[in-house]
Amino acid sequence: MHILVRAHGKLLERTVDTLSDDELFRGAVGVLDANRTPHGTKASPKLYPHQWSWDAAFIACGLAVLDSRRAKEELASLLSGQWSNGMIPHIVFDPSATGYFPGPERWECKAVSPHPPSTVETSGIMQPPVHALALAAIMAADSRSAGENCSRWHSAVLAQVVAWHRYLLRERLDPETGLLVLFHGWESGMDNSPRWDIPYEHVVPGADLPPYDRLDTRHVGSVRERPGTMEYDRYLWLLEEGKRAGYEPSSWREVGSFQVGDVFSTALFAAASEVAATCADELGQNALGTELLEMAERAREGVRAHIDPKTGCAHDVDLRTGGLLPHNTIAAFAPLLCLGADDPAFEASREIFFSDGWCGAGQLAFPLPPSTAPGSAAFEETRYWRGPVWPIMNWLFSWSLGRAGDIAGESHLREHGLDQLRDGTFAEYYHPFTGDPLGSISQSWTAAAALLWLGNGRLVHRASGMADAHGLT
Ligand code: 2M8
Repeated sequence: MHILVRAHGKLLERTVDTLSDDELFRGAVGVLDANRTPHGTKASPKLYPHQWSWDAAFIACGLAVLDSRRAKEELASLLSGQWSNGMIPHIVFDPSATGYFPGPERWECKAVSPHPPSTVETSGIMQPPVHALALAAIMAADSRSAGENCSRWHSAVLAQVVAWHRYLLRERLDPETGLLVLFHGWESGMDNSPRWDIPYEHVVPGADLPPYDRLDTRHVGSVRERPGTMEYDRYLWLLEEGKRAGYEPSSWREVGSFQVGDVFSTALFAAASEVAATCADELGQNALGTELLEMAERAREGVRAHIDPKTGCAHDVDLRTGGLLPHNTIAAFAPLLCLGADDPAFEASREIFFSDGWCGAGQLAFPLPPSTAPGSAAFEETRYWRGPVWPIMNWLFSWSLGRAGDIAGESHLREHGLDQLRDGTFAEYYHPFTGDPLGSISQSWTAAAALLWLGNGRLVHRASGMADAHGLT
């Protein structure tokens, strides 16, 4: 495939490998197989050798396309790390893996909190709540196969999802803003996004920050693809704060130097609660379905209250000052995740999403949303969540547009999102203008996105049928 890319101010033609759908499917399966461990699927071969919370949920969605038994193992392995207060931690550590910092000895969860499970090691913070999507994907896959009756497993996992959502409602939904409260940028999954630049200015690492060695920068092509040293000091300082608060949201609210209301996670909470309600209804658990729909409405109200009426885009909030944060990042499109297509805010933000400022920007290698608006002062082409294009975000928005009935939007993201992956690297993120792979190669959730798209954009396909079609059985 030939693509036009802008490099050093010139428009150049570049040839990239173009895998067919079939080759792409096989490549994605190969990545997930290579990253498989006895404890699930690591997020990437070297950079992230454990199970991350929202990665594992998306990976389970992708695996449901292929093999619903393995998708169940993936989700169950993550959920084995669920805390007794309902929190799903952002990392469940693989005891046999090395090479990631900060590991369990730095988090010290069991020493400071009564809630972690005794059987596995985890981190002490959370990530966005997308796990209901995985349960729905698995249930749909199981309902299409003639195999064993899995409804007991489904009900047990639904109970875990409900416990997680109750935790979010009880401990994390800020009564004033209606948004989910985060105490660490890592909780947003968009670690160093410009979303958090202003709140991070308040995070001043103390002289007693224990020393540390970064390992992440050893696994990427350039340090410019990762957050900087000052940012890492702040990340590690917040971890120390969390430990002092016993990772208890009520205590962390008293002392936390980073406290934000996250509009993107809140929108996902709304969407995932609706998805979980559908699962509950299917399982005949109507009271739970009603409870989940109420949660969805509460979360949606929080998002609605932070939408800029002129643009339809949504703002995060710095809870320490009450200030609205700028909306020049992909998180501004939170309304697309949780509102109906006939809602004026959905329409307005969709228009901006596909406009010249975003997916339609002339310099882009593929018309896909960069993590930060290319025209904004905070935009950096290669640095992590500050500019590159993230395939898993493309999939998430394509799923969400499809769910809202916006088939044109869904197909656009699917078609171009797949084209971006046809170089076969399955990168963590891509340079928005050159299309070069960045960060980790063979990232599991990128492979999952390919499987989901190649299943015609639906969450679930009958495993054996799909595998047969691609010569995998
Ligand atoms: C990135 O986050 C981790 C910390 O949690 C890191 O940089 O070390 C983020 O992209 C996050 O969203 C993702 O879940 C994780 C694993 O892919 O990597």
